Amino acid sequence: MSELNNIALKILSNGKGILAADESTGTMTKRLKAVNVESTQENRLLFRETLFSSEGMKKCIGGVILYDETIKQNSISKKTIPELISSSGAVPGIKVDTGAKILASSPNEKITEGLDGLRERLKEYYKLGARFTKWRAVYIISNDYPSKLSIYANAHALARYSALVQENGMVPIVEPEVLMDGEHSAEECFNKTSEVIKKCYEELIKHKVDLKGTILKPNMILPGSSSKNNIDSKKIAELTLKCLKGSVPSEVPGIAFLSGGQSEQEAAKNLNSINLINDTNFIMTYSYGRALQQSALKFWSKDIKNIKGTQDTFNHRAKMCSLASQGKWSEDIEKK
Ligand code: 5MM
Repeated sequence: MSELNNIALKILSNGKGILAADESTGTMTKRLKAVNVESTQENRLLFRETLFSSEGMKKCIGGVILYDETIKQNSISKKTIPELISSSGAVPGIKVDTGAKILASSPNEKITEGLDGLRERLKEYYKLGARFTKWRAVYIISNDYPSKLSIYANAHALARYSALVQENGMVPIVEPEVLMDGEHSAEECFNKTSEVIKKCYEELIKHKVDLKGTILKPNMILPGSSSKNNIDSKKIAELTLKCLKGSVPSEVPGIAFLSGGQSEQEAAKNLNSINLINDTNFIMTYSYGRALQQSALKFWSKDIKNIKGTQDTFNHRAKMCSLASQGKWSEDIEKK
């Protein structure tokens, strides 16, 4: 079991974090369409491979979450994608849920599926080189939501998933994402996120998951994206730390936040504020999708052959996130 703890620490330590490049084909198509690039298998691979072979990968990325399509592809240099990632010193990971579907009996909410046949798929992913995995549950906030049913059902699925992943020698990332959409206040986000995370650990413990061999991927505590009550970064950091201290067992080695729709700069600034006042033993780092890739994708879309320019753009973002994970980010450095 200490081997799983070592994998988790390798992914999260030394100012490193996770690149979430696990967009399903549907989501990746949306992202590419938004920048007027055709979503072909070649283009999806080219963009991802450009990031995976950058300098920023070596210095700032401890793990990459892949999607089923990507983990089975080969790079231009003929290495498999997991080999390419490992050669930069990062750990290859894989998204293993099959998506969030309507929750029966509460049709406004979602339950994440993918448990059927999971044991067999995990064995295949292990052979392909994956050493950690991801499963994302999503929750909405409003007066009635998330319901007790969705909180329980998703926690149960996350626990069954985590136990199976550890059985197969990999580290599960537990991702309960309380979405930013809505007019709710940061206090409401705090209350609902705390309830969601506590239930996740109640179920993980029931399913005998070794918490030392897991990583938590939560949202930060923010006001809803349509809320008029903005709060500053320091307050976001205080609420986020208070929530995690009250709901995450101390055995968990590290926490890698999702960006959840924050801009690249907000995601760096807020992570930095968290690390400036982090008085826990948890490593607090990033597992960003959009907040690591957005500007690189924009740059690349204008000239998909400009590998160096795309990598430079990504290297800067990765460096900003890495500095933020150590409380060393600043607006001045950001502008350089
Ligand atoms: C990379 O985006 C993932 C989306 O997966 P689907 O295509 O299945 O919707 C997502 O799970 C992502 O890993 C996390 O939400 C973190 O990404 P952001 O952009 O929120 O940092």
